[in-house]
Amino acid sequence: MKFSNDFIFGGATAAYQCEGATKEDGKGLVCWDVYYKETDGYNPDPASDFYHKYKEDIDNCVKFGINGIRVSIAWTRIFPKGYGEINELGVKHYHELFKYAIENGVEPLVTLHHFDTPYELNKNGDFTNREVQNYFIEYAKFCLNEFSEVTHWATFNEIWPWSVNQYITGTFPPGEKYQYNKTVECIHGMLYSHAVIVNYFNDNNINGEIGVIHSLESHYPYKKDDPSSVEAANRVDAIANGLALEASFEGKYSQETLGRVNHILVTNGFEEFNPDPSDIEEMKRACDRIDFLGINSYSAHWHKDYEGENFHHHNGTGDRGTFKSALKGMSEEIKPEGLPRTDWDWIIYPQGLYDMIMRVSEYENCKKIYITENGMGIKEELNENNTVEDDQRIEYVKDHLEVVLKANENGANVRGYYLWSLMDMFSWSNGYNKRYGFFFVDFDTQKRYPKKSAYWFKNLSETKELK
Ligand code: BGP
Repeated sequence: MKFSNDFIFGGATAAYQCEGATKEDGKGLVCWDVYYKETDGYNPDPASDFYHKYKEDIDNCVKFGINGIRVSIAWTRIFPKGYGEINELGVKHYHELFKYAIENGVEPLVTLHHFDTPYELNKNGDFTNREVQNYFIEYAKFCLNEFSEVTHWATFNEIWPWSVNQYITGTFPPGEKYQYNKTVECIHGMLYSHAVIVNYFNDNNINGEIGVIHSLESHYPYKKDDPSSVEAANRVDAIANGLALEASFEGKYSQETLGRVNHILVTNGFEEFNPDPSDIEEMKRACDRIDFLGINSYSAHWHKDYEGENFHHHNGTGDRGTFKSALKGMSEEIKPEGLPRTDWDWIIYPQGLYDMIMRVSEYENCKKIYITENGMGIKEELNENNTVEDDQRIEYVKDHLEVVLKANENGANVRGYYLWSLMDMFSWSNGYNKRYGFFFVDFDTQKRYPKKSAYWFKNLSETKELK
């Protein structure tokens, strides 16, 4: 089985996780800047110092056959407050970054929002607030016009995780727990903003392609023949995947999905979700105008019914077996015995990615798919040869690419794969010891060292053959 000649072999990054330089060149405050301070969290400086070292990272892409790079624009480098005055130094920086990538044949796929809402706007309700949505839309319009050298745009990265972690698990700023109503409002506010931007892009004939990157992981019943487990899995799927897929590809929410989401809301004492019909109109107009879907997928999940009190413990330390999540009206997540998992309790299950690719391919408006994030977080150290023998990662990536090939054979249209992450960077709620990169970053010296997986990927990108 071989990949086509135009398949993208990419690496993914996100501005806040790799750039560092959080106070440089006029950058405004991001919600995480304050959240990490207040919670004694991780220092986002210098991260992987990508703000200064992007040329070296792009040179590494060239050396290792990586022909695509996912980057995001930091909203507060362009509009330090999120709106109003433009910061020319930020604009200049991204022009330089895109130019260098394009000149070197490393095609940038640029995300407009990757978890880094400006501080004030996050405090004021993030995407639950129409004013914040409108500021984001203005920022997006500015970028689409200004950075005309970019031809691959994604509106958002992971609408569900961004919303659920702000308002249900409390692991992202503002760190609130079990606010199911805000979660659903945030999801909808982002899906609506996405639609407005896609319509603007098309109405103004902006050059290139535009899509959205969703976290899409498969949810299964803990016991296949237990109807309450089946329904629990379906409920989680409805809020995590159903809302996003239906809005993006059908411009509506189905009654079935709304029914399940409303069950979750009402069980937790909130009112039912009633989207504004004019928002739905906007989404309708956008649903056949997106050019690609980005799938981020790492794991799969098993569920059983749960109506008890809400409880969520995040395993952010890599101590295997400490994850626990039981969400009222939604599900209790069960980690089945016998399946491999990472130290952070993420089950490794490539079939989940296969099932998801085949499922989204059923949508008439799903024209093209990129796997925009997939990868394995590992605690790693450099060995005496100044490299990392990351055979586990190679195996993980190989198993996932195998199902990509199989899906394409069975009619799907996956055109690229971006490893999370290009080089090591810090993880939002797990810190610096959860490494994902092809390149080991010594965070003290900022030196990069190719891991064994980088050499393996180079061979793959050259031969197109999965071995
Ligand atoms: C996705 C995010 C990435 C990245 C990745 C790995 O949800 O889009 O930014 O962080 O997950 O997750 P983690 O850092 O929690 O291990």
